[in-house]
Amino acid sequence: MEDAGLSASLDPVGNLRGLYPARTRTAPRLIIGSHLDTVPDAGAFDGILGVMIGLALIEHLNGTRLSFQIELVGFSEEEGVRFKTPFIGSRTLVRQAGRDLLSREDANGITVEQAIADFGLRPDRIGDAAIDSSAFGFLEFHIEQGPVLESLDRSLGVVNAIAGQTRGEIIFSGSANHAGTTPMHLRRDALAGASEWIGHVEDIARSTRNLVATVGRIEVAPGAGNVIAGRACMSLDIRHSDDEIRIAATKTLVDLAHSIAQQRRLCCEWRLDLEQAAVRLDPALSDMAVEAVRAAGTDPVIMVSGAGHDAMILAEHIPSSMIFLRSPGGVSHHPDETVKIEDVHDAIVAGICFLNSLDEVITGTNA
Ligand code: HGY
Ligand code: MN
Ligand code: MN
Repeated sequence: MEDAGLSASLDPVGNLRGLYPARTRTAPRLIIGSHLDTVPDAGAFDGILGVMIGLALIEHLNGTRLSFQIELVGFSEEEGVRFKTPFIGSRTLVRQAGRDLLSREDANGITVEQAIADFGLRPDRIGDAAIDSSAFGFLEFHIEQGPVLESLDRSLGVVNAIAGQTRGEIIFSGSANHAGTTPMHLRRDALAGASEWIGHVEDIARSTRNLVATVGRIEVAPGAGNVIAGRACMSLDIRHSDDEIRIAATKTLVDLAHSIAQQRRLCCEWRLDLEQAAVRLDPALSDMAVEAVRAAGTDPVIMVSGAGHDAMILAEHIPSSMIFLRSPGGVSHHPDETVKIEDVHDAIVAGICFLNSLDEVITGTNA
């Protein structure tokens, strides 16, 4: 960042922040960014590619000043893997990182606040990380993480909406017992109940248009082959671009878990970790992104994002837009995740066109 002429710093929650000055000190600010973290056994492009494309745009400017400042942000945490709630970095920028977030614990009982302090930063100064009123827009470049662009043989997409998501856990508690001596009709088998419920999760998602629902993690105790499982904790991730459909499907699945538990004499607990509404991205910035992609010589696909992004947090506070890059094989959150170098080229050219158009608009407005 410093080599590209940005003044770089780490903010109180570990977001990497670089500021590229404008022609005037009081100029408005465009934020460009994405996240630095990822998921276990991931690929090499989810998140970080958006930061590097932003850096490439600054390098291209090569000291040329625009009518607006650019702040390049590498968000410290977006995936929600460690603390089971996502968007810690971007929520801090829009003052959404309150006590409830800082007190969340990881699997070892370490809170977000303690983890930040252990990293050598100042969670007590979290307010300093917030953007101010000079921030007028956000642009995020990101891999699509799905099959749409490749299926249409297009390199870039412009996102008009991001699906809402609910994340939580269903916990079944029964009684552990001896696998050899406990007759089937006397069991309170938490894992058998879990497997019955997981089948329904898939059935309901398959039968509801555009709904996706995933059980990605299951923790079973005590976890021995010759012991009936006394406890099963399953993650649930549900997404849809229509919040009413997502909320209704979540209720159906939670009610189903309770009725399965009742039939099997299990206890059932639902723990909500995240309720994130679907967001529409800014039409004016998205139109500018469409024109910029066309100026880069390719026709964009206008599309909804099934994946969550930091843009959905910023979008509730400042006009936000996203440009997607094709995901070969439609693969992501996997080591085979990749991009085509010519698509990265198209994205950088589109980003340069986007900055030039914005510069004309703001210069014209200020004329
Ligand atoms: O899970 C997601 O939606 C994204 O990869 N954070
Ligand atoms: Mn991801
Ligand atoms: Mn991502």
